[in-house]
Amino acid sequence: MKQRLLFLGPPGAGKGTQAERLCAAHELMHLSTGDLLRAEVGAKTSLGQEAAAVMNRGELVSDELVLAIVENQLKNQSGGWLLDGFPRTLIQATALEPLLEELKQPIEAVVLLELNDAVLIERLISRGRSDDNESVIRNRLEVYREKTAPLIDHYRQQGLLQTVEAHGSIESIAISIEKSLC
Ligand code: B4P
Repeated sequence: MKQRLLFLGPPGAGKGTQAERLCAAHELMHLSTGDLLRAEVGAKTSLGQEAAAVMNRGELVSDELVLAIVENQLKNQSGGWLLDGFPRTLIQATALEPLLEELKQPIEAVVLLELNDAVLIERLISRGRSDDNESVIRNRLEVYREKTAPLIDHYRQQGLLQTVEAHGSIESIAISIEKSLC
């Protein structure tokens, strides 16, 4: 199976859920920028305080801040990895490329999890995190369309994109993801 992966998709598509399973099964490092940011928020660091306000509005945290976090994690990694929720903007994607070149660790596949808005909203409302109320969710979906969706064509042009329908049981989606990575 491919060893250096990236998960792309709207908020609530199940990136975190599927990334956790796949990484446990194949011993990949799970690098979730959302989880890393929430850890900073929980630890009440100055970085966390800055990030909390942005996340609770459904906006994206600054590219500089997220890039610094990712660079730090990847530099200490020698095995396979899965980037979950990063990159989220073309600026982040463009900055990632020279870093991976320097580390001689090119991306092998990008998995796009696709799901319609009605199911996304329903899933996020029942998840119930502090940034999961309906008006914030709608803002996150708009931010996704404007800033993150352009990455779909970016990775399609590089021949890396695999699209997986993220509707159905967690197990059946996990099987489709595994198939797309063989
Ligand atoms: P993330 O932590 O990445 O979370 P997400 O996109 O909202 O959710 P995900 O797709 O992982 O869905 P999940 O598995 O939880 O981002 C949060 C915030 O962090 C962003 O809004 C932004 O502010 C900031 N951020 C993160 N990365 C950034 C970056 N690179 N740049 C700037 N800012 C950044 O699934 C959702 C729910 O559905 C769960 O409750 C799950 O149990 C359920 N579920 C999953 N699969 C299911 C299924 N098949 N059936 C039914 N329910 C399912």
